[in-house]
Amino acid sequence: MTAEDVTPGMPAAYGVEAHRTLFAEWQARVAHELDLRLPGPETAPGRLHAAQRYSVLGPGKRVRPLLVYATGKALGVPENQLDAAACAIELIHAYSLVHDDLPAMDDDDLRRGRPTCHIQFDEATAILAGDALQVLAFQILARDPAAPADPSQRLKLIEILADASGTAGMAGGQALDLAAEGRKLTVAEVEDMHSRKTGALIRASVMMASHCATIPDATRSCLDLFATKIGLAFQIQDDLLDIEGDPKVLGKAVGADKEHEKPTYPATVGVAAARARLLELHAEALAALAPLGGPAATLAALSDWLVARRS
Ligand code: GRG
Repeated sequence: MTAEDVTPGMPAAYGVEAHRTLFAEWQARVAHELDLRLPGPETAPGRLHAAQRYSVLGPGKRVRPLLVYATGKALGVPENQLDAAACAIELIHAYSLVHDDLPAMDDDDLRRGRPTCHIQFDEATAILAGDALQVLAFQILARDPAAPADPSQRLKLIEILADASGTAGMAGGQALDLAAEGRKLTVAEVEDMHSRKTGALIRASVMMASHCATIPDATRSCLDLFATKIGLAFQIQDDLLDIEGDPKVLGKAVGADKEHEKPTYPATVGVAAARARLLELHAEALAALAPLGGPAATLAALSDWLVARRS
């Protein structure tokens, strides 16, 4: 994370400063944990393993693992008890990007400043790499020594991640997104699509970490509300960046949503109203966190970054 990563002058940007070092440590931590768990290119099928590693270990922001660690910090969970959840959620995210970039979906050539997986390798390898990354996420939750020792906690993490990835979550949201191209949606329909496509994994990051702790239901409900709001805000910022972002900072082309005639949030309500909704959701997310007090300061700072980010 660099100073370039936040929108200058945006009030929300300032909470990030004090936490930059910690966020960078967590980004490095999850990259290391992922590296340990991904199969090596020297093991057959080497090309598939190379494609998996290329897609996961590239320069991503690691937003979802950061949410896992920051939620764990708010609840007093040691980092080593969060590594399995952090890796699993990032693997699902990486798989979704590989498949989303395929010609049959968004047909993108550039991701994280590098050729997309199917360009670097080939389409069949990219499909298989995505499939294998998805499976690896659940293998980690099922049997990794760093996953919770209590089988019922482990099962809960698997359930949360499966629900967030399936038709009620990301895959369903992606289907709605593809079907919506060239159509006009209501604001409620756009919010539903965004909440599933992107919000579901953001929420799962927070909820998985919450199930690595034993906490009152009321605390978990506050986190659930926080995560739901910040997940939708994250996607609205993504929509805005596709209009106003700098391709050099983003590491991908802008304007793709317009080109695909996607009914994004700004396309539906206008840029100014989209920005207002983003700030409203951010304020609501912070209000939901308030009952957790000081220990949630890092999580609050992270949400500042998610709405002020430029990449
Ligand atoms: C293929 C089942 C399936 C789902 C794809 C996630 C997704 C659904 C599509 C990605 C398209 C997209 C750009 C969505 C906007 C929000 C989003 C997920 C942005 C990328 O996430 P970041 O910003 O990426 O966390 P990095 O590269 O930093 O990890």
